Amino acid sequence: MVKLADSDIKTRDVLDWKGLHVFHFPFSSCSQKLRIFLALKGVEWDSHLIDLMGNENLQEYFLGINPRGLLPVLVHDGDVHIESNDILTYLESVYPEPRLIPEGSENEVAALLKHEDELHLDLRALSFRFVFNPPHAPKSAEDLEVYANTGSGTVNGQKDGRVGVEIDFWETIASEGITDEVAQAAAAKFRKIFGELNDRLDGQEYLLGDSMSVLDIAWFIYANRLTLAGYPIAKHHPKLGAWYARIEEIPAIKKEITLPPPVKEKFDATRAQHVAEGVHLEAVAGL
Ligand SMILES: N[C@@H](CCC(=O)N[C@@H](CS)C(=O)NCC(=O)O)C(=O)O
Repeated sequence: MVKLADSDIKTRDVLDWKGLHVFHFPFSSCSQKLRIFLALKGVEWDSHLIDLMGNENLQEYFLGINPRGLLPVLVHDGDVHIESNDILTYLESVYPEPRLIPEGSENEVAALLKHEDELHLDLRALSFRFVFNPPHAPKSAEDLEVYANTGSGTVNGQKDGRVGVEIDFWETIASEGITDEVAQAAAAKFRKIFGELNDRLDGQEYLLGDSMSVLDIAWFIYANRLTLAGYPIAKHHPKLGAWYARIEEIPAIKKEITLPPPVKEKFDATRAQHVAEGVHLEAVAGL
């Protein structure tokens, strides 16, 4: 679990906060996963919005809380927790009911959540190319300079390499965009894992059996983002498609994934333009 050490945290006022505070952003997939988890647990929390589109996560205040500059962050009674899957695992121990990590499957859950986390930059690449489609590079050289040099640069007191990985990602987007090759490689990874998840659903409603778990939440959020990107889930993975259709009707989840009309219109227009030009995900990745 990643609970930050005192020396990692430069924005000191959060250390005095009481209760449960979440730093998050509406269209951040990791934030969506955490918000759904909290809603299903019935837990109240204080909201702190960080505008990812405005790069507020790369400003001193937020980098002083999470040296990785990533959302979400949980502050619980002055302890700062980062890494969404570690946050969920921590919260499961604090709020055990309803159970979302079934007893006995902790290791399996940890392995599948790790796999989900490892695909995060692939999800981000497909999101930026096929969903958000920003007109210019999301982070400027100046933003990245601040990113590299602000915050403690440590996690648990150790020099941390994550910011370097993130900066490489944003510099690559700025210099070459998200190429067909990158999109194809990312889509192939999702096709493989979705195939595996589809097989898991043989004879059971949810990924770990007959009740919903944190794995369903995590992979549902990826499936939702990829659906927005134009990945035809039901076409390739029918059981996963049916699972998706069932889960999206759960009220706490529906509320989370329902897009505000102007955002939906923008995403739909991008998709329609990509289809018209033959550069949509299905065509680019041969799905
Ligand atoms: N492994 C991290 C990944 C977190 C992450 O990449 N979060 C995204 C939002 S989903 C973010 O903060 N991106 C920063 C940006 O877009 O500048 C976790 O699970 O918390």
